[in-house]
Amino acid sequence: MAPVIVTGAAGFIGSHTCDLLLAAGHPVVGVDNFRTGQQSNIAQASKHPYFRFIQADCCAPGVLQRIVAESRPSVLIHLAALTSVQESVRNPNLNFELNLLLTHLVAEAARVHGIARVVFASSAAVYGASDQLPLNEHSLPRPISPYGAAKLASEALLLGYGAAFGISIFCLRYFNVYGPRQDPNSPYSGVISIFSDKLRAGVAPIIFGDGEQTRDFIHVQDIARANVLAATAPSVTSLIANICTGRATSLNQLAAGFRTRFPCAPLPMHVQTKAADIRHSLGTPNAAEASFGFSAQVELVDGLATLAR
Ligand code: UD2
Repeated sequence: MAPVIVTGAAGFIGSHTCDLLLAAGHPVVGVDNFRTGQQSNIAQASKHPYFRFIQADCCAPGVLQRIVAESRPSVLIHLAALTSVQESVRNPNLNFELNLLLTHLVAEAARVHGIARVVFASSAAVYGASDQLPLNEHSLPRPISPYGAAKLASEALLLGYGAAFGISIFCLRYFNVYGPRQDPNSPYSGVISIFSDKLRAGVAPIIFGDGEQTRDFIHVQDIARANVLAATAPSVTSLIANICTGRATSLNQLAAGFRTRFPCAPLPMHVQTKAADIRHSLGTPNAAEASFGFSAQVELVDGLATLAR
């Protein structure tokens, strides 16, 4: 069986995706340069006989072409990226390199070596600060960060390649992902892992603004399942799909949810809103279900319980 290549294999989403692909019997070639990925994330996958790991920087000239030429994959799941909106604002050049130039290298590798399908980690950030909620795939994308812009441009680039060269392109717009292996120590980490880490240490979490901003939080197990379903769906038509739950949770509700798990922890502290922070983000999940049978299964209360204790 031809393997699936996963870029960003040692990352938060990549490592869960590798684990699930392997559990479903797919050989996997995982690639990561450990910029933000961790060796410990792939400890489980590395024991599997169908897993091959290549430590490499996919942005370096010829590297991805060489890996694809050697591995001859049927599908490439492209997850390697700069993953933070805030970091893209601080370092737009790095965002361009990792979130757009690298997509071009993936598209080229797919074209040259005849990869049948590319699954791309896009983001709800492409929608920007739209107030027309819930967001569906026909909502006008109007990114308000270099991150969102590069994700949108990457979608367009891949879809153009798909149409011209007969590659099936699945652009998955992940909403707010949380779960085990999200690095709480990074200043760019997601709010759930930051809250969880602080509360466990008995430190008050910080809420930017009044806490009434909302997000559509989705567990990483669901994201991994969406990736595997997208990689293996029989349809060859290219598509864009939200990967979300369709449920909005405010930060105040989130903090209240954590309170039942950490009743003695200090109450959250409110500080000034962050620049370029989106007020509300909520997706419609229907397209993913209709086109490749994905719907989120992990309830937030159960998802919070999967975080390290
Ligand atoms: C998330 C993703 C981003 C992109 C986007 C899609 C992360 C880290 N970023 O950005 O990659 O996919 O969704 O729209 O997952 N907050 C606090 N206290 C904290 C940390 C955050 O109040 O200690 C607030 C923050 O101001 C925001 C909300 O929590 O209102 C969510 O922040 P985030 O950084 O987890 O995610 P977001 O939506 O900016």
